[in-house]
Amino acid sequence: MLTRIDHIGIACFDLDRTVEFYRATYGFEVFHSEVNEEQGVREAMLKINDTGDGGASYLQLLEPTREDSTVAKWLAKNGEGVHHIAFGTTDVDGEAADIRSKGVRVLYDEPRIGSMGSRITFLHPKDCGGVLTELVTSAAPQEH
Ligand code: MC0
Repeated sequence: MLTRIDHIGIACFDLDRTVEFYRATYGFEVFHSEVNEEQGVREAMLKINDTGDGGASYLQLLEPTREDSTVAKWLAKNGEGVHHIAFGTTDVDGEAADIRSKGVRVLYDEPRIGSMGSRITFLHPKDCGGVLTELVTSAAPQEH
């Protein structure tokens, strides 16, 4: 079951400047930041609220770390803005298999490592009404 909006991914050219915008405008603080070399992003997670499934919802601000990354490619074409949405589940493997059986392309054969040690996969935006969609199982606590 998908039980929360885990995060909304927002692509930006300058992470520090964008973090400052969200802090100064809304009062959101950085909960966690990291570089994900495999995905080619530097990211900041801004926690917005806890959710009823024991998890939380975040804004995920993403700056590309290399020109050939998916986010750099997307920014070059679209400029800054909402890049993807992510749904949280306790079972990313099961959800991915179920969604694949419905004819939606799941981009990874096996989930990869995402923010804060989570396990993630993506659904092709062309099969999801133009929305790049991510599935997330948080690392810990195990309910997320
Ligand atoms: C591409 N397209 C999108 C899109 N990215 N549509 C909506 N939202 C997006 N974010 C569209 C393009 O406009 C194009 O449509 C078509 O999909 C093919 O795109 P492309 O630019 O030719 O690029 P591809 O095919 O090489 O790659 C697209 C694909 C890729 C979705 C497969 O971006 C991908 O693998 N994404 C998943 C990984 C990712 O995005 N990682 C960054 C976040 P037209 O109509 O022009 O043909 S990492 C992250 O978020 C982690 C750290 C985490 O959450 O923990």
